[in-house]
Amino acid sequence: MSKVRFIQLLFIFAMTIVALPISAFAQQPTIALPLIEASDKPEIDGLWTTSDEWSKASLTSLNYTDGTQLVIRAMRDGESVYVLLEMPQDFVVDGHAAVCFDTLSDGGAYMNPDDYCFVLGENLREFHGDGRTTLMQQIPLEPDVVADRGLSGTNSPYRSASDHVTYEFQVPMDHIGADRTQYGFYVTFDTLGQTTNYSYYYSWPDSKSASYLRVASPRAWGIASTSSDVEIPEFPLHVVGAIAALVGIMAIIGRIKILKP
Ligand SMILES: [Ca+2]
Ligand SMILES: [Ca+2]
Repeated sequence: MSKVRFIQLLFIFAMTIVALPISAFAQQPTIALPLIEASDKPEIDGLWTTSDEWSKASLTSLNYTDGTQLVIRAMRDGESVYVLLEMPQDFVVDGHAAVCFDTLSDGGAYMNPDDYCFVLGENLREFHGDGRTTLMQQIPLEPDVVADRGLSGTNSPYRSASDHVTYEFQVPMDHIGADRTQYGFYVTFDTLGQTTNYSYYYSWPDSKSASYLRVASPRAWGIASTSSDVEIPEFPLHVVGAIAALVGIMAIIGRIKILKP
């Protein structure tokens, strides 16, 4: 292999290193938490109380291959984060839904003690991680966390044949870290089939490993961001390093051309 060919291969290799992390980084889904006035806070009664109750929230919608859809609305005031979950194709209140926060936003393979999930089924329960598994570990519920569920009708923008299942959560930011600009964020929703007794599991971000009380690895969670615009993240440092290496290689190629007239 000639020296020039070797340098060409190095160049392609460097380009691959530069390109890969950018695409991987851009794919981390983000939900904005717009700031609302305290007077606009929702009533946590499990349903669309008024038609404009969630109009100031961010809107995220995920379509699953079985034809169902999970709609997530999120916002915050000075005190709490509020989340509405809605499945327009689900007409029976059963199963569970959960909102999870990676309070240190540090990802990882397992659910850690700083990773909190609030699960509403028959009751509202709180879970933290144990650092060794992706199974939620129950702990006493923080008293100021509130959630309810029910059936929403014509106040919802999703008008279906029958009233459909909605969940509302209120999580105090004091509990999950009031000084954060972002949290790792994960949502689960499970429900019994309309015509079968099987449970169906959904999550945001969509995870094939989702099941009741078992989360996807926190490194696969999305982000809930308090920035008003969800901006494109800054270049990670290793990308800057790879670009510097590329410039170096190009300089070497330039020198070889000069040395070989
Ligand atoms: Ca409500
Ligand atoms: Ca964490």
